[in-house]
Amino acid sequence: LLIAFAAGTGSLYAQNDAVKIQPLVTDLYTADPSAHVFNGKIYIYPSHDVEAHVAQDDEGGHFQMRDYHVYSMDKIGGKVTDHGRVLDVKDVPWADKQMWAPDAAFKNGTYYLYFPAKDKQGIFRIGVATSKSPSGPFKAQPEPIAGSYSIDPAVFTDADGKSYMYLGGIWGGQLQRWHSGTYDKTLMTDLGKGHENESALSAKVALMSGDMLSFAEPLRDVQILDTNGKPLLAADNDRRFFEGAWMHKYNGKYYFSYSTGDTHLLCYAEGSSPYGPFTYKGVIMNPVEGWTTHHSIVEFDGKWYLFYHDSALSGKTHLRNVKVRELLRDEAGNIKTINP
Ligand code: FUB
Repeated sequence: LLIAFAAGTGSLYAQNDAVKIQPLVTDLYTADPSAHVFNGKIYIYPSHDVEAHVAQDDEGGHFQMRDYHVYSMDKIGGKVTDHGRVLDVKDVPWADKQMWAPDAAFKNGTYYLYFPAKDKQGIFRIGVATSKSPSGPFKAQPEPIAGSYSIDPAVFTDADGKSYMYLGGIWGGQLQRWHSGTYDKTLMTDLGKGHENESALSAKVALMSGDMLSFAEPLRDVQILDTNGKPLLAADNDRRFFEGAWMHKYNGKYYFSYSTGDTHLLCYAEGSSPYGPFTYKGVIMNPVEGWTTHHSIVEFDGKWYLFYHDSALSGKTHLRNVKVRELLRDEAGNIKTINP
């Protein structure tokens, strides 16, 4: 506590460097936490990491998750309740394996769990499952969302009630394979040599239909521009989108945040519409232990929090633990970089 006080914030969850943040869950490995406030509580929708003894590769073959648990907390720092297994891959008719980073949304009395999984052809699609409770269990739709592909769905609902899904991830997330409009399985990580000075691959966004089960329009590019208004380039590995999209709104501006993957940064860009374009602003968090970095940002009781994961407990990239800490901004609304 003395160290926390010396760092000048007075909050155990707001430290840079000084305080070791503890995992929220330790009996299971959990990752990719999507946090939401439903009915005055914080709900966390994470991946459930497991040891499948698959060697690490650039396609993420070592991430062989098979189900999801949901967690809730009455307050930050409070007891974390595990609501148990809420969806299993065996109960998703179209899915074969690799239940990666999920998200959740609420509309018209129904909670929606969105999740990526590989179909029986080995192609990542986005599925949706529904429940009358934020803690599940969730029942999967028989087919993936029509026109969906790649990974890491994140659903943002604006003040006007419209909901948007952001998605995508390159390398193992297969986003590059859809660059031409049809699936090209030869593109393993990105567009390959000779494309370094082209615009970086973009995350995708689409307005959701009223029933939240389909896209109301074709997927569009989420453009990230530099301060000169030029798209970030494919070789700009420290700033370009890789995976793990998230959207939040603060003081009327839209903040698109994401992971840079192979450079292990959480970054953000700012725009004036949920569709963008977004101007690159900076780093939210420097690299954590482990290869992946994946986050969500949520407001609770007047403060903003960053949910994220690291591999500090296991020492293994594919066995991660979810954590939370306060997200601070300067007076202009710029997010202060966290050193985990
Ligand atoms: O958890 C599997 C994958 O690792 C996620 O989908 C990515 O965002 C990365 O965290």
